[in-house]
Amino acid sequence: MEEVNRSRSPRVIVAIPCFNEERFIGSVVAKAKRYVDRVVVIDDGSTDDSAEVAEAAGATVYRHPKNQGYGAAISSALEQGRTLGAEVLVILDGDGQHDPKDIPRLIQPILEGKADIVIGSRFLEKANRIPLYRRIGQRVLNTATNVSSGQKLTDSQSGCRAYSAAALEKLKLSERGMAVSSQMQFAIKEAGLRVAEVPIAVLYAEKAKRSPVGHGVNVFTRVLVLFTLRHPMVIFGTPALICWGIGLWFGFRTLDIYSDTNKLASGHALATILFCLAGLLGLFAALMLQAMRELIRGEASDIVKQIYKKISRE
Ligand SMILES: Nc1nc2c(ncn2[C@@H]2O[C@H](COP(=O)(O)OP(=O)(O)OP(=O)(O)O)[C@@H](O)[C@H]2O)c(=O)[nH]1
Ligand SMILES: [Mg+2]
Repeated sequence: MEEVNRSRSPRVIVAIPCFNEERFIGSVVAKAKRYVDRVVVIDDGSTDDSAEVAEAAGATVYRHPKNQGYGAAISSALEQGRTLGAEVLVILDGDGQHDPKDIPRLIQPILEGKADIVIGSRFLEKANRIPLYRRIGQRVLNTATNVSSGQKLTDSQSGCRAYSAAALEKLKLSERGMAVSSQMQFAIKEAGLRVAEVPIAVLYAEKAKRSPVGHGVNVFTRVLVLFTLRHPMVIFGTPALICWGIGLWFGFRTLDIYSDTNKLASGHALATILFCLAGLLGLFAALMLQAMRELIRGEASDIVKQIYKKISRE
């Protein structure tokens, strides 16, 4: 792909999260520099020479004093994009798995005003050779993230993305680990950002750095938590209703048996109490989470303000 003519283009910055990538970061920075105005490396507390190598290759290095996780590095990258006045910010991995040649294709929909965020999808590029176990794991995480966020993407975990200035303003993320990409999908939906996906190349030459199962389970659990926090009534309210239904059934059976035999069926009575208690707990959890959610979103404080206004008028 040809290099972008930078003379009349908006300010494009690349930010690269980096944790102990001294073997690759230099060449990633050098290649990325050809396509953008500035390359920033977010050194996430590396204990090797990543920061020095990145600097020597021409990057500005922003350092975390200690390792904080991929998500924290992404938040710092977005922050750097805002601080440096990026009109387009590209984020790609520092381990050489992404190809900086894809940058022009990645930023195109933003430059044309067609998208606020562009996801580089590994699964739209047929030539990519992705190990089977990774494809299966990614498929599970895609489905979980797509269904729970309501935003459909072909590659929910892609680390190669481009952001417009508007997207940078709206995206504030709290996940510190690998689940940050899934959290972003929730945030995209909630902020109503326009998304485009473009095919990107990906290279799987090295062994996976961490256990794919552990990684998958961790992201999956965080997706469940993100969904629960947004829909507490579905997650806790539905089982609570089912528990009450079962509790009621046992209750009626207990009464039935008592009226027929004049004896208390203690097993049925105990089941009635247990299921009704579980239902009550579920409802309590749902209401608590819903209240917290409204407080966080400021809805409750708006209600308090309205009541206060009304009282002061009277
Ligand atoms: N694993 C990890 N990567 C980090 C961290 N902070 C920043 N990174 C960088 O984030 C990018 C993505 O991390 P990777 O470990 O390569 O994630 P991945 O590509 O999903 O996993 P692999 O297929 O094993 O490479 C790399 O450029 C890392 O250097 C961190 O705390 N842990
Ligand atoms: Mg990688």
